[in-house]
Amino acid sequence: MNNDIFEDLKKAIKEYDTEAAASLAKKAIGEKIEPLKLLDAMTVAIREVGDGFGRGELWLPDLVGAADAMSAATPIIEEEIKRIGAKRESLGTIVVGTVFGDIHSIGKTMICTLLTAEGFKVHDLGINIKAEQFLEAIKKYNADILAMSALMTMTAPEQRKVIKFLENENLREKVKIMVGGGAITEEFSKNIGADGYDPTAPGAVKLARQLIGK
Ligand code: B12
Repeated sequence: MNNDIFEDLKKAIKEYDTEAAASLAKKAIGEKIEPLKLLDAMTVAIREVGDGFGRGELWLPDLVGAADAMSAATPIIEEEIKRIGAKRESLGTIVVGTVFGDIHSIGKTMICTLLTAEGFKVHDLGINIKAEQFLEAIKKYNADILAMSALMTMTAPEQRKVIKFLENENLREKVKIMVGGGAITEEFSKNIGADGYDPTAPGAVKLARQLIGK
């Protein structure tokens, strides 16, 4: 029964069926299916669409369609994650954003939800964020951690740029920096001088705890 819901949800993403994606998400939450597993299933499906695009078999409207379907279902699932995870104690403050030149938001929003549910105070700056904006937010919110997302090989180097910028502004030592997103690897994160990388959203939460020793 559960397997059917996962398959149906994947199918809704791959067929760009926004209404089906949203109603399946509601149904699955009603049936108490683990929300993280629902996000995982949709992630698999949208990456398959991305792979098709990468191979030249699908087109930009396909990416848009899959993203729309996923964006219709995720808030419903994320609401449940926040409800289950609602905690009082604040673990620390995190500034999050997708780097300049990059408008991919789905994974970034996912890590924000999980970090919030875990008890972090999260300031989501959004997408297409310049080094200066990250710097301002770190100062404004007195952040413990900066989390940057980048989905494209063209925009991954922007993470290095932000780190250099923070070094020049004497702010690098003040924050821990974690990086992620489809274009990032462990090796890349070490090369650019980040403090940590993880390829998953639950992993991002563990990493954030590790970075601030909690
Ligand atoms: C959906 C999508 C879009 C949507 C985005 C909608 C939105 N609101 O986000 C739209 C249609 C707008 C889009 C546009 C483009 N896209 Co696009 N897109 C995708 C697609 C299919 C899925 C991305 C996604 O949401 N994945 C699901 C999420 C959950 O995964 P994720 O973001 O990686 O996040 C996970 C982890 O990485 C991690 N994580 C994420 N961030 C962070 C941060 C930290 C700190 C940590 C620890 C972890 C972490 O947690 C998440 C949970 O698992 C990918 C394919 C792919 N394989 O990813 C292509 C892809 C990223 N896009 C691509 C391209 C080329 C483009 C365009 C240039 C296309 C064009 N010709 O215009 C534009 C770029 C516009 C721009 N300037 O940014 C390429 C990039 C190629 C490359 N390697 O450089 C990809 C890989 C497709 C491909 N195979 O060619 N895209």
